Amino acid sequence: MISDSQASEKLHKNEGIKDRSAYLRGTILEGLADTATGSISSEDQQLTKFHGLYQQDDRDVRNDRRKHKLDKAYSFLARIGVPGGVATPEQWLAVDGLANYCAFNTLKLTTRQAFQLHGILKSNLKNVIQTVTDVSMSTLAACGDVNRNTMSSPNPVSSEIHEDVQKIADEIDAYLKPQSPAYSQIWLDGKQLATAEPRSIGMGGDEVEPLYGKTYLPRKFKIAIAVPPQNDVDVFAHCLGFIAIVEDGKLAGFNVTVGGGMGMTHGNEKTFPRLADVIAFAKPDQVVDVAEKIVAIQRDFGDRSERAHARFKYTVEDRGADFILKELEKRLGYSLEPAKEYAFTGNGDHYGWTERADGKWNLGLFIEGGRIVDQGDKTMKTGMRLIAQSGQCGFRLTPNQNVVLSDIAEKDKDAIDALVTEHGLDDYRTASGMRRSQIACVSLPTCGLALAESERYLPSLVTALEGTLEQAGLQNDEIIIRSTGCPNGCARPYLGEIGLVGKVPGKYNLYLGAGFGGERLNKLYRTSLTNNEIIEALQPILFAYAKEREAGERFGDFTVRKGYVQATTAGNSFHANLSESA
Ligand code: SRM
Ligand code: SF4
Repeated sequence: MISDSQASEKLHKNEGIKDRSAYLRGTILEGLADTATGSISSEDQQLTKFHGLYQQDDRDVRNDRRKHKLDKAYSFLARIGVPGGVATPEQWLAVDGLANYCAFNTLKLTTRQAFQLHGILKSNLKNVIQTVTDVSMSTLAACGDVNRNTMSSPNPVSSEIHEDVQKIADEIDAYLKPQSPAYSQIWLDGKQLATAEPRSIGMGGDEVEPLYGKTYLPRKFKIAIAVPPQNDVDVFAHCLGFIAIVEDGKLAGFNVTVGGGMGMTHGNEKTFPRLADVIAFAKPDQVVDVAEKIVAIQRDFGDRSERAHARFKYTVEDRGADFILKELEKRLGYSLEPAKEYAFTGNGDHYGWTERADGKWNLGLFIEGGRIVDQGDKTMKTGMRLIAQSGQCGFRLTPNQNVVLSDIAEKDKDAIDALVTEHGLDDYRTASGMRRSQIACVSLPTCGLALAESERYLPSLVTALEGTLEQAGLQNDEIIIRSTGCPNGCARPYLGEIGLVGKVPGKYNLYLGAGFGGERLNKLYRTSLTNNEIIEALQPILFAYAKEREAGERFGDFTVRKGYVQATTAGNSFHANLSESA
C-alpha cells in the first residue's frame, strides 16, 4: 500500500530500476557475459546490491589510470551475511580460501557481523558465490533495499539464552529474505539456496514477492537483537531492534525498538542519526510476526521519492512512534504488552576467556579494523585458518569487527591459546583500552563514497594518543573511539564517545559525548580538523578527564557534564547547540 500523497510524488529513479528489473534480474546475466569490460551497467549495479555485490574500483590508482587514459580498475565487493555472526569452521575456511583469490588477500569482518571480500573480478563472481553457498551461507540480501544481515549479541551472558536468541535471529533473517529466484538463476544455475526457506509465490508467469512486492523497500532495512547487559549490537542504531528480557533464567521475550539509524549528509540538517524508540514488549513466538509487520509498514509508508529521507528512522520521526505502534497492532490483530525494564552496561565486546554456563569457553579476540591479514610476524589469517582446521571452536563475528572463538572445551584451551599467541592474534592482552574500543569503517581505497581515510587512519591516531593516555593514567580505560571516512556512519561513529567523521582528505569533524552503553548520541565539537588538530583538541580533555572525573564516570558522560558538548537527547536535536557549525 503506497499512500496517495506518495503516489503523486515523483518517485526516485531507483524505484523504476527495481520495478523494471523483473524481480532483481535486470540485465545482470548479459553484463556478466560481456567480457569486453570489467564493469556492469549502472542499473545493474543497483540490482547486484540485492545479490550482496557492489561494483567498486581501486581508488588508490584511480588518478594514475585516468592520466594514462585507462578504464578504472573495476572489481566487486561481496558481502556474506552471517546472522548473529555465527559461523562454523567449515564456513570460515571457505571464506578464507576465497580471500586468497581476492584483492589484498584479506578477510574483512564488518560492523554488522558479516564477512566481506574485496576486489573480486567480474569473471570470478559466480565461482565465489557458488563456493559461499556450498557451505550454507549466501550473499543474498547482504545489501540492497531489503532486510540486511540480522544481528544478534555474540557476547551473551548465558549459552542457553544465546541459543534461543540466535534461533530467533536465524528465523527473522530467513523469513525476510527476498523470494525471487533471480539469485539462484543467475549465480547457482537454478540450484535452490540451502539457506532459503522458500515461501510459495508462484514464480512462473505471475511472480510476486510475498512481502516486498515488485519495488522492495524504499531503502535498506536493519534489525538487531541485544541481550542485556551487553548492547554490543548497538540496538538503538537499527531500524528495528529487540532487547531480550530474561525472567527466572529463561527468555521471556523482547522489548521492541523502532526507528534507529546513523547515516546523514554533511551540511544537510534534514538528515541526522537517530536512536530508536522502545515501543512495546513481544513474546518470543510473536517476534517474526512483529518483524514482518514493521517491514511492511516501512514498505507502505517509507519515502520513495527522496532516498536521503527514505530510511525507516524518518518514517518513525515524521509519523511518531505511537503511530507505528498503533499501525503495528492493527496489522498484528492483537496488542503487545508494554516494554519491560532493562539495563545496558556497555556496547563493547568481551575480550579474553569467558566460562559459560554449560562449562564450555569463549575466547574474545580483538581484530583491529576487522581486518584478518598476514603481515610480517603477525600471521593472523594463517592462525585463524589453523584454528578453524583444528575444529576445536566455532566463530562469532561481533558488531565491533572482532571475533569470538566459541564453544571451546576445557581440554582444548591450551592448544587454542598457543595458536592465538603464535600468530599475533593476542592483541587483546596488550592493546590500550582505547585501541580495544575502536571501530573504523573500511573507507579508502575501496569505498566509492569515502571522503577521507578511516581504517588506514584510526590506528595511527590511537597510537599518537597513547602517549597522552599513559601520562594521564588512562591506558587501560575503555574510551570508545570510532571513525568513518564520510558521514554515512558505517562504524556507527555517532555512538562513539569520540567520533571522527571524514570531511575531505585529511580532515575530520570531531564529535564527543555519546553514552557508553549506546544510549545517547554524541554531538559535534569541532569541525574540519587535521590529525594534529584532533590530537591537540583531545589531549587537554583526556587530562581533565583523568583528574576531574567522578567515580565510575565514563568519558562521554564527562564531556557532557563539563560542557564540552551538550547532550544530544533526540536525533532531531543532533545538530542543535553546536559549538561550531558543520
Ligand atoms: Fe555502510 C554504504 C561499508 C555498516 C551506513 N557501506 C556502504 C558502502 C557499501 C559504500 C557504497 O554504498 O558504495 C561501503 C562499502 C565499503 C567497502 O569498500 O567495504 C559500506 N557499511 C560498510 C561496512 C563494511 C563498514 C565496516 O567497515 O564494517 C559495514 C558492512 C555491514 C554489513 O555487514 O552489512 C557497514 N553502514 C554500516 C552501518 C552500521 C550498521 O549497520 O550497524 C551503517 C549505519 C547504520 C545505518 O544504516 O543507519 C551504514 N553504509 C551506510 C550508508 C548510509 C545509509 C543512510 O541511511 O544514509 C551508506 C550509503 C548508502 O546507503 O547510500 C553505506
Ligand atoms: Fe564508506 Fe562512508 Fe561507509 Fe566509511 S562510512 S565505509 S567511507 S560509506
